[in-house]
Amino acid sequence: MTAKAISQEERFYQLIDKEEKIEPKDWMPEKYRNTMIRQISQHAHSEVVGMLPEGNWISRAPSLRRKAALLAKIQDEAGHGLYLYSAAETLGADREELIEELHIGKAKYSSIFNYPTLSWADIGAIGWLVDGAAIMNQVMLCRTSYGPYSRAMVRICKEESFHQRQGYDILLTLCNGTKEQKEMAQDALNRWWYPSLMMFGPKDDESVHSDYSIKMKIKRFSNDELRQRFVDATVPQAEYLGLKVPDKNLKFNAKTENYSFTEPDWSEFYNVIKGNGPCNKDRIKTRREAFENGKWVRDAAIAYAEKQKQNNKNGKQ
Ligand code: BYC
Repeated sequence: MTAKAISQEERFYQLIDKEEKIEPKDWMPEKYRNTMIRQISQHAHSEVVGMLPEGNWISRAPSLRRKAALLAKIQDEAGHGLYLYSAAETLGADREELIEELHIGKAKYSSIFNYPTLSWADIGAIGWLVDGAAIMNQVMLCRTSYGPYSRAMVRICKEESFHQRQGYDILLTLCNGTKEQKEMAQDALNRWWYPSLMMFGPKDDESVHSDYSIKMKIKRFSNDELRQRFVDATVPQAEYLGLKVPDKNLKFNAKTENYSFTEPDWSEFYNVIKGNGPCNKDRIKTRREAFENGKWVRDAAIAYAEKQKQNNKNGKQ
């Protein structure tokens, strides 16, 4: 008996049902392709723009050890951006076009990177809270249905764990230091807490893409579920530091083992993602300048690749 021939479309949904990965050459619905390009490219832009708030402190890190760790972390973020642009290219996206969309303010990147880093404690808060939120979201993405994205996430999550520890370690040192240092840590937590909660995206009932993404196993948990998990994991870490989460309504419910908490100000979130946050314009300007200043490197790399191609054609080494 011959197996019943199935259409490409049926095969796609079978792979999703069986928890098998969709690979670049597999047929996929246009909606799936576009959703993946949107999310992966926004994620890539976030990694690259995300280098800027921390980059601001490389020259002012308080010791050589802190400077080396911060430099390594920021270089990791650049690497994450590069894997992710490559993953988007496997879907047929053009990297130059994606970057152009970022530079003209059309493409989104994570809202969190539009806030300023005002003190050294902010570098601790970014590692602890921002990378902590990123891990919470990205661990589920290691099981996302698109193969290249899920594999990139495995390595990215390992690196983010180091980032989170370096941030927590900065705050631990400050919290065990002078009164002024502890106040600096508290001030950083006060300013980064709600923007970190916004990283998970809008409330579930306002999330445009969640239903489709959960059906296609792109997302495994909803925005609100991940936000709750983040709060539950982070509040005890704040207590260990001796810091106070800036939320009067924070309350542990022993029955559900969850904290109830005050929602972020969603009007602020929508304002920031529309381009009107405290640093949006500055971030894009800096990225554009960096891109223009790096043109000679890209030109040299392309010329070198061309030369290698010619040499290979002519049988030269
Ligand atoms: N900021 O329907 P929704 C890092 C947009 S970087 C800005 O819920 P979805 C790091 C959303 O795009 C890691 N925009 O969307 C780097 C959509 O707009 P469009 C960053 C946001 O996709 C350096 C609209 O709002 N992580 O770790 O189902 C240093 C409606 O939302 C945000 C990722 O990129 C936001 N916070 O869910 C340190 C993770 N939230 O496209 C650390 C990958 C929502 O319709 N992305 N929007 O115009 C995701 O997991 C999902 O895309 C989200 C949103 C959970 C963020």
